[in-house]
Amino acid sequence: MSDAIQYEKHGDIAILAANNPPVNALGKAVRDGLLEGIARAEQDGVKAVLIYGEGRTYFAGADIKEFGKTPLEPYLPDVCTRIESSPLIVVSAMHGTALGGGLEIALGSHYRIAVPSARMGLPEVLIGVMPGAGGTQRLPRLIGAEKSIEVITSGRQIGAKEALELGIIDRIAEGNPRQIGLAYARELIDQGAPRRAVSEMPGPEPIDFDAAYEATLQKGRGQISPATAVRGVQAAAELPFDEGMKRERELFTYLMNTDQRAGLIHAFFSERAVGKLPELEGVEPRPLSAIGVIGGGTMGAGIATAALLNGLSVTMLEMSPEAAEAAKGRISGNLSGALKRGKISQAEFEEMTEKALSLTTSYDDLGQVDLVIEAVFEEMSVKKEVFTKLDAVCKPGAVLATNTSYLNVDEIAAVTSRPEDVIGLHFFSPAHVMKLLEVVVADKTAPDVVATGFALGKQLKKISVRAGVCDGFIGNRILATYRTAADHMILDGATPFQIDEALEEFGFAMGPYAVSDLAGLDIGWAVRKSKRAEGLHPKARDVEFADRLCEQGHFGQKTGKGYYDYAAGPRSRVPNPDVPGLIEAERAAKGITPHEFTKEEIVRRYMAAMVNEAAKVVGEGIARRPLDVDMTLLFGYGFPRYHGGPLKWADLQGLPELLADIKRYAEEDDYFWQPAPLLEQLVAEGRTFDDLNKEAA
Ligand code: T1G
Repeated sequence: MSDAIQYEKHGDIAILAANNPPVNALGKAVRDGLLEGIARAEQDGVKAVLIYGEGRTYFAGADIKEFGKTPLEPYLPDVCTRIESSPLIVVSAMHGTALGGGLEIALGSHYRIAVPSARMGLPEVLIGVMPGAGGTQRLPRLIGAEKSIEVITSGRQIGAKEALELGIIDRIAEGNPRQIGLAYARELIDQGAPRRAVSEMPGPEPIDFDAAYEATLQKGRGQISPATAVRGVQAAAELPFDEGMKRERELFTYLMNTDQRAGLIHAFFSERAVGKLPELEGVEPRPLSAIGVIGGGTMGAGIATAALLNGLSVTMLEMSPEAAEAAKGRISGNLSGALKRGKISQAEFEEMTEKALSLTTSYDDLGQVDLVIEAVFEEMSVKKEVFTKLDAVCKPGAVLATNTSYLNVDEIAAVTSRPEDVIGLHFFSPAHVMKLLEVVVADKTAPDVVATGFALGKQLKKISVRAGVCDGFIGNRILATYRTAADHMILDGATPFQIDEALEEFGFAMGPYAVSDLAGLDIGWAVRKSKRAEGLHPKARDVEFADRLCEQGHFGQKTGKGYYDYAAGPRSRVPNPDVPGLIEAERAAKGITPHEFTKEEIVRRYMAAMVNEAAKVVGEGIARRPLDVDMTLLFGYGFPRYHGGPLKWADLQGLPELLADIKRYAEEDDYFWQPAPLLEQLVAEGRTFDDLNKEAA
């Protein structure tokens, strides 16, 4: 008997207890144990079988670590069917998160009970597949096609109460799963309750599955697993159970072999691995309960909001009482959003705004905070003034953090007597919403200060990525490069609207020019002007059409017009008819003969620039691993999750072909297109970015 499932005979009830920490994933040993346990129970002359999970949860799904490898028998759908076909009464008692194959095991049981805190669901589409152990055939027999499609295509977790209302489970009871499961099995035996095989129930009433498929495909923005799952539910309505299971298996196997599944699994494991750095092993973070925030503008108020929402007290320092009150207004506005959405109660809202938050205009009030984050004007002299004051007033051991998005953290640290306590914590706006946090480690930053940065990120429920010091750290440095590639394509013949459309079909929620309109064209304008003032490289291609827009006062959404016209509202953008003329004038002035770009070429070039710069960022050690870049782009820049990130995408495309593209582009412009040494090395060695991730694990 596999020890992943512990067997126990308890009177006339056999107990199969899963013991496969951390989440009782349904690996081979668990599947073997379930089959052995059911067979043994049937020989033991018992009347019922109880299945539950020891530890933190009932089965949390198939073992994702087995994905992409040769499937090992017994296959999960066969285990579910074997459980269901038992002549004994089979009861599943759930707690924790009964997800995917876990819920499918429960659906293959005859009765289902859960503790009140239990959550369940079929999240397979979130990792690029779909329920593949009967979920698309059994769930609709319990709750109908329409509700099943919503549950399966959203992949959301359902609380026990809703599950009971929907008819997924039969009972909720207080206690631990073993207790409530045994009591329920006893009751069923005493009542002479029959076996109740879901597969023997009638299939769901048909709905307009083509309409559901199209709507789901549209919503998936290029991700195909949710829409494919709709066809699984359709089979439950149109085919006998066994045929439906075969159809589900076909669809599941098809999805299992897609790049999107590889991308989403990569994202799943990488978002957990990115915070695990060898250099932090065994390093204790410093205490974190009270923080100071300097500057209550959008960023500072967002950071303060995130801290308050996650149990920290905040001292907000502003230049004047009026500015401090205005900052409090922004914070309260942010928190009222959480209140409206039911994320916090009225009492919690008041506790945060009236007690946990304090305002000040005096640096002396920062003397006892554990960590200070400055979010003042992005000007080095201002940052240095702030850090000089912090150095004078903050207690020994306080962490001094800057939220700068590109200034040199080493230079800032150098004005203090404690550079080892200085770190960059680069939040993304809005800071209480965006998940990415770049933890920027300066030359002298102490390891426990880095650990404290990651601990803060964890407390704020961020995805924290370690970044080295360079212009733009990881994300903004790569962004600058692929944005420039887009501008060059416009000079050479593409339009902003074609580029946005191509990248939105690739999976971005918004193309780069729509994003620029959202962020404000004046930001890029200021950067271009400062770079021109510093002096551009003679071979650098300067781009001016956006300057013409800004000179006319068109900064994008905030002025109602930029690349697009927003007269009809931000969501109904219309291409600005003046833009093509500005571009044609620049081409003429530069003597450029434009040519057509296909959507494929636009995506290929845009991604080649992104991958090439990302390879430089990894090669220079600014990012520790390729997965760190992938997580940065996923959580800070809207990169489509089902591609896994730019470097996962590159691996899936094939690095040799990408390098060949870059070398071909370099024939036109060998300044912008300089192949990354790391990319050349990996191609020469026949390795991938994933190989580097594995080596760093
Ligand atoms: N397989 C393998 N490892 C898993 C796993 C899984 N299903 N789920 C979690 N882990 C690991 C995770 O990598 C981490 O490892 C540790 O467990 C703790 O996870 C046929 C085919 C269950 C809600 O999609 O949503 O069933 O980093 O940090 O925040 O239809 O994990 O410690 O080494 O996330 O408390 C369907 C995925 C699979 C559930 C717990 N199931 N997991 O969250 O802890 S497909 C899922 C989760 C399927 C069938 C199909 C969450 C969680 P390490 P954690 P957590």
